[in-house]
Amino acid sequence: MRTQVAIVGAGPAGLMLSHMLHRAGIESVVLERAPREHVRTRLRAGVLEQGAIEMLRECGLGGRLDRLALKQRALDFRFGNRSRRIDFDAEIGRNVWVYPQHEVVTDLMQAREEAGGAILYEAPVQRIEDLDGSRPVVVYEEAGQTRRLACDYVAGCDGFRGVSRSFIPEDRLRVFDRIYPFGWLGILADAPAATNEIVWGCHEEGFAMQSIRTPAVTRLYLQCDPDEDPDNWSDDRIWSELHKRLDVDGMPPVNEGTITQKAVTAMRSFLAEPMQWGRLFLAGDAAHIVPPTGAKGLNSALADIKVLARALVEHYADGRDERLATYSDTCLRRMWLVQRFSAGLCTMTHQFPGQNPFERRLQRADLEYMTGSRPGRLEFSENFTGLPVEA
Ligand code: RFL
Repeated sequence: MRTQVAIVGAGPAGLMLSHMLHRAGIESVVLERAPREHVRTRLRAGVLEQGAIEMLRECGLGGRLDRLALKQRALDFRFGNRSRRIDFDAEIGRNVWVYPQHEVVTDLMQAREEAGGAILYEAPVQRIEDLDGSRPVVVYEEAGQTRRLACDYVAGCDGFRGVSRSFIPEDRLRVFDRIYPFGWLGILADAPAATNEIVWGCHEEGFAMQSIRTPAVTRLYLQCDPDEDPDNWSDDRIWSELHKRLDVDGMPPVNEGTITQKAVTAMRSFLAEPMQWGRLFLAGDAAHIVPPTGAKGLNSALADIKVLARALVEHYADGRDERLATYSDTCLRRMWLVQRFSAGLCTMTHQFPGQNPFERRLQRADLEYMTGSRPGRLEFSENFTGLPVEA
């Protein structure tokens, strides 16, 4: 089999790339390890930056989005028994939207399937050959058979645990990594959120968050040990911790409901440099991971794809390769700013084991400055609603 662009992974990055290439008349084949329904229903991210929303609309995916996405104009920080909102709409006229990742994936799958796009599920990629030549070959398995897909370029969109990154020679790849000494216990509850805004509880006993999944379902998180067993958390314990960390005077308390899902997520910052080697281009979680505090994982994956799709279109449409040559630098410049924001917020809002009282007071001062000064609110608003994709 042969195609122009072989895409490894049918997460949001891989599906979006194949959709954008198709709209420009460029052929691709997506190879995905997991079954279709597993990919479609995986519950993950929930918050989309303004730029990501505009990107989805621009490429014809605004239909369900415009009906279902919930606009968020502010974030409510709770600390010291007070609520301090940063109203990014008022500060800079930009917003974020709650539109879960599985909805983005559903929209993309539908668009690709209607267009007859080639997505092979349960087709794990085993290796990639000749990446430094002109005709790379992706070797994958399908129904117990080893198959080969020849192509011009390979997009490694196979997430943090994928294989693509490992085909960049060790002496060319530099990775930067930080593992946090805590995780998030994520909960879905059948209850309308107590307020219509994302709430962050920056409490002495640990971080907590309330976000809206749908008008009838709340997404909640609690800082916990990274290797915590969710079964150690009874419903009573969960609600009691959420009230302790999120409730403040003058605001409605957390709204309780039936808990339908609980799972622990570890927290990590990770970045691989460069994001391109030979004919391989890494995008999304294959190249970078951020702690979920800043809600940047999905958004950063889409930002990479915007750069990569444009670069490939320029290559195939008029033989210009400047954007392909600068792909890694363009994405890394933005991604380090995203890493800075995500790691900084995570450090400012979570309790670290062994932290001394001085460090706690500094965290509080950071929160006071960010929410209480105009420059602090501007910086948060600009980063949270999304930095420009190409500076
Ligand atoms: P994905 O979504 O991991 O997709 C990679 C795909 O590659 C497949 N694959 C392979 N296929 C073929 N051959 C192989 N050898 C393969 N190896 C792997 C996998 O099966 C998979 O289908 O990566 P992508 O496309 O880069 O998308 C990244 C996002 O999924 C991720 O960044 C976000 O979910 C992160 N994230 C959040 N991001 C946000 O922007 N806002 C948020 O609010 C947010 N919240 C979250 C999150 C991630 C979370 N978890 C569970 C990690 C909340 C959580 C709890």
